Amino acid sequence: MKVLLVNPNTMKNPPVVPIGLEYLVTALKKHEYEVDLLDLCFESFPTKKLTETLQNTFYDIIGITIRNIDSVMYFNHEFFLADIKEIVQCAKHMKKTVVLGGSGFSAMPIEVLEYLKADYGIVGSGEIMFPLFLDLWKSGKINERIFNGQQYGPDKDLIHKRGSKVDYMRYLSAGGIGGFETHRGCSNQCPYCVEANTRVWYKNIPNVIEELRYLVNQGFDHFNLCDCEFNNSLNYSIEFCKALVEANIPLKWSLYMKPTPYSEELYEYLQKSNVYLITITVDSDERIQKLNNYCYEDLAQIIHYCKKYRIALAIELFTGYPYESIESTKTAIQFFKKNQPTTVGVSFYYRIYSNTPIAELIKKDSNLQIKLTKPFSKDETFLEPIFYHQYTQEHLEKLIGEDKLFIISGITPEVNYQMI
Ligand code: B12
Repeated sequence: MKVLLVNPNTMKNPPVVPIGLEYLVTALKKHEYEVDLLDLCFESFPTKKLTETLQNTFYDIIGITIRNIDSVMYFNHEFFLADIKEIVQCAKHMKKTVVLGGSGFSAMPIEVLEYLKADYGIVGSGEIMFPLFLDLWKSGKINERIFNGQQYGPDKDLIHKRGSKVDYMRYLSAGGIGGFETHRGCSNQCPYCVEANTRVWYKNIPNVIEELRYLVNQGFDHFNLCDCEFNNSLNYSIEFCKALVEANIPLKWSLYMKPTPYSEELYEYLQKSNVYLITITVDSDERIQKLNNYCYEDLAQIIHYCKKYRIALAIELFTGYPYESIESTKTAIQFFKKNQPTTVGVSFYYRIYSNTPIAELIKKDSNLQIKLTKPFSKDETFLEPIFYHQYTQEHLEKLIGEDKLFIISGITPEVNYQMI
């Protein structure tokens, strides 16, 4: 059976290697499926390219990755699904069965499947679930449309020898960098985030090191970690850094972390393993800080460690959550002015997703509904982006003052690793 995996993601600031599909290639090969990867990122006419591919080669089934529904930022906002719909429909016109997956898909599976008019979808990890799905599909035993890959996780035994199915040089020369994962899922409770409270699966550290060595040997030595947050488990994170130091692979990397858990040893080993940039999301709302077990004292300590170990620290500050006071926002701004991380990106427009605690609050309170970026109706699907905000840009700029430490998220197109 022959599977075609398609990356329809054409966003280029920065372009992102479709690592989810690279991981699926290894998984499908393990289960003896034949698999090709069609990367449409740099194609000027993606549907034409897909049509030609399907005319030239026979595939039994098409898997399409939906990484982003939209750009999530309010400023310079982009909605990607309209273009992706043309790609899905192109495959459907050619009588192909289309399966969806990816983090954008998993954020709102029912709504995305319906909008794109695809056949099936897999939520969460695909390495074990996708081959299982294909076995079922082949035998005609399918009676659902959406399958849960989260329950199986990523398949710890795989070693991903990546780099051959994607033109990495093209990505690098357009400002992209490599990605890799140490684990999947997030135990934090951020009430607006689609990744929150998802089951955590750890990979085998030696296998991840092998994957990195394989990429570095091909000349790719700059990475951004693709874990939701690196420090879900303090022990595992430190073990990973130690193994990377031990392996002595010439690379540098940046990562996302949450404030806790942390220790000085973690920061020491992050530096030793060549981390040059850490991005930490912080909520000014102390109710959310409490949910995620940290306070301003922890943040001051973390800023201190980053300075001590010479690692740049980019804070992503979320502020203006429903019912949060302006004093709370001012406290956060004052705190960062005093403690001086490397940068503070400020997000004050919350992108609302169905099935999140913030969406539930909004559904119940008309005083919150008037602070949405479009009129609220009880049939709102939240698929086409809708944002909640308490502040305007002018208001926030006034609170920040002339301080260059702060950047309003989304105003400039760069991501953190391009700014440091
Ligand atoms: C790391 C990361 C980045 C890094 C990427 C670095 C790199 N070199 O790869 C950087 C900082 C560059 C980045 C940028 C952006 N990101 Co980002 N990013 C992530 C993060 C944390 C991990 C993504 C990842 O690679 N995961 C690892 C891979 C292996 O997992 P995966 O792709 O999901 O694939 C697995 C499964 O989903 C499934 N699967 C995937 N495809 C398919 C297909 C089929 C058919 C099947 C069956 C299964 C399947 O199987 C795979 C293996 O298990 C996610 C959050 C998250 N945890 O998912 C956000 C996330 C994807 N990003 C997001 C956004 C918005 C962006 C930006 C648009 C931000 C911006 N405005 O600039 C850009 C987009 C850039 C682009 N060109 O697409 C959002 C998307 C939300 C949405 N509404 O759709 C997320 C979900 C974060 C969030 N909570 O808001 N990002």
